[in-house]
Amino acid sequence: MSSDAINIDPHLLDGCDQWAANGYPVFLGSELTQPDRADARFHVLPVPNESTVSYGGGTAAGPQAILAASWQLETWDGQSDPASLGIYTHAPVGAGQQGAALMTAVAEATGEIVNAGQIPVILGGEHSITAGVIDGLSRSDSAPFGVVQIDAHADLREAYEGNRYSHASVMRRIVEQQIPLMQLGVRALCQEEVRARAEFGVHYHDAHELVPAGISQIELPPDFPEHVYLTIDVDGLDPAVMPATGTPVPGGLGWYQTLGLVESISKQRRIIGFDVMEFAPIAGFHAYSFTAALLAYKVMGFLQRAEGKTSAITSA
Ligand SMILES: [Mn+2]
Repeated sequence: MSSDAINIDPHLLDGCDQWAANGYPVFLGSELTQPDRADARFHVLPVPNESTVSYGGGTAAGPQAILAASWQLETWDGQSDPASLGIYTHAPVGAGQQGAALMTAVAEATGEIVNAGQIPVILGGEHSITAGVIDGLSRSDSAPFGVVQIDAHADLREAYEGNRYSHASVMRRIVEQQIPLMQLGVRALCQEEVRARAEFGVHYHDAHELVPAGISQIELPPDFPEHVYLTIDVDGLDPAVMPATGTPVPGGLGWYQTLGLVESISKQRRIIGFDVMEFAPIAGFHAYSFTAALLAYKVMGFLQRAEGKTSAITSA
């Protein structure tokens, strides 16, 4: 065990004995041996970075806490066994970096994974990191693609506190590149972001539409790209389920509702990768770390089951 393991309750790493790097256990290492890189369908990439955090902090500890909690998962997710496809856990990237250097590091790591025909699973870290992921995907064999975002916030500001790399601007950087965007569960946005939605043709089903009506399936527009990257800000879930995040907002998505929405996307398009961002563990509340780990694993399961049905699709 290791000297880097300073961010989370150290006892959460007790019993972990397989490490992707110092302090970073391999995903589901209680059940799996780290496979050869080339043999794994899922590539977990921890990005413990929080360079522009605006309210509550702590997301730099997110990936480590999720990896530790993943040791409590069952490999059978209730419907299938995504671990059987192989899960490789990378050493963390981007710790302590900022701005363009951070984006480049994340883009390169993501690009390597997708160009090998594998699925990146990015664990954050703050949401600004997703811009680097998108850069990597844009230059990869998987382009063109659209983005589906689960989030309490629109993240469409031109800049936030003067920073264009802010987590509050991450989706603006994406739509500026003409990448189609569908937002799910948003319930906090400013007028600038309402205008940006119109200007860039952003698709959305906001929380006030989805949550009171219990809607857990949506349809993507017919012209939405065949390849989809899924970005999950954990604050898209209701704080009753997931309070361990920097900027929680009431009225969010339920657990089964979130899973249902992801499943409905996975049945309509090919999900080429996904992230789970903005998780900020709360000391002593390991339920939330487990929730984030289970969410990541459940999404792997949806991808596994969808791939069984759409294996004829190779590229757009
Ligand atoms: Mn958010």
